[in-house]
Amino acid sequence: MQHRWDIFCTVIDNFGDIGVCWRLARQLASEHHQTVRLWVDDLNSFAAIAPAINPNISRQIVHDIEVCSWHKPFAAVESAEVVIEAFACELPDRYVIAMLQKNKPPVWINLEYLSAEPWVAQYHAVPSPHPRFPLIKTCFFPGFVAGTGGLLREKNLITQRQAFNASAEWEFLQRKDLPGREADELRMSLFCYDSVPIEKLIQILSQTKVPVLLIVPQGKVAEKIAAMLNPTSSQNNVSLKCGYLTVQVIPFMEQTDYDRLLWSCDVNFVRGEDSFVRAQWGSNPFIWNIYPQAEGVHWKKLHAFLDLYCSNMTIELAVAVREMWSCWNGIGEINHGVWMNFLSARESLKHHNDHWLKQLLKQNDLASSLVQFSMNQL
Ligand code: TRH
Repeated sequence: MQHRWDIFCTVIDNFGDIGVCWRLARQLASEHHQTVRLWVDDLNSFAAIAPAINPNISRQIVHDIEVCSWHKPFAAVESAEVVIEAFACELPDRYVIAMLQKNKPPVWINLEYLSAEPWVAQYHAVPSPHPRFPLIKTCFFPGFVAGTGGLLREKNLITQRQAFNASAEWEFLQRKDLPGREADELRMSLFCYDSVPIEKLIQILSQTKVPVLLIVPQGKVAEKIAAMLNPTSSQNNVSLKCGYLTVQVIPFMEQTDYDRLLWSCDVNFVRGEDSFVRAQWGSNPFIWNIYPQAEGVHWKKLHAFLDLYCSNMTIELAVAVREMWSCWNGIGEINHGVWMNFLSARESLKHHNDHWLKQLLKQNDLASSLVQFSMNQL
């Protein structure tokens, strides 16, 4: 059944919040035929991952989704039947009043951040009545295991991934002005926060006798690397060389192309929430840089995921992954040995990731879970 959905998104920093909301909005519209309005407070960040967005227009229709700039004072609008408050961004008071004016209270969902911590399944989809109004808000937790809301995954994603053969890769690399594959080259993408030990990694890669092409989307980390390797270079579309390492800085890609980049690289450094999940659908070896939080809250999340992800690995493989990921996130110091252990485990890791993917595919995807939940309430 078709219903109207409002998704509210505040961009705290970076691209993950809008990345998730945009992906969800598109899936709800194209796969579940829902009418979706997306409220975003920062259209400039949005445009970086979705070039079809014009940051100067306050209301536009893109891919069948009504994209509205969320600013103060909030417009007088009718509430939708399903309201998603992404990542506990607070709804405008005026909109809450509009929700109260509906004959039937809307389904109000707070979509939470992704975590592999064991308590998530316990708190997923637990309703909590509003303290003052006759409204109920439900916290919806994405997750990796049964009993959670699942992960965002488009219906044809895995089929597209499987169809991404050498000629599709070649077409992609050409279109993106990326160099074709060299024999024996290790190709990696690097998307991370600037708190990682980047100088050390660059030093290791340039000295290790494996030719590496490191593809780095523009941003603070690319600037840091460019300053290290060539202080006079400008940031975008540069190719920098140092020993065995070539670094290619590239402009930000559209989300669907970023998937292709992950599929075409032998190893992917990913971060935050959405790129981390996309790397898992891509199933090539990946290294996660978790979003750093106050008081080290993120360590627990990192270890919770590692516990789950490494549970069926051999001890050697688990050690290689845990060591590399820990050093990359600032626990311990990365060195040549840690990197080589990870690199040597590449084939086993690919095999492991195929199993991990199969396990994840047993779950409903997040958009379908949200639709199912909402339809049961309406
Ligand atoms: O940008 P991020 O660091 O976002 C983070 C996390 O979501 C974190 O949980 C949140 O608390 C914080 O923001 C506020 O990393 P993430 O989640 O991987 O989001 C990046 C998005 O950008 C993702 O949708 C993929 C997309 N992307 C592109 O579309 N093109 C690109 O070239 C690249 C590198 C990324």
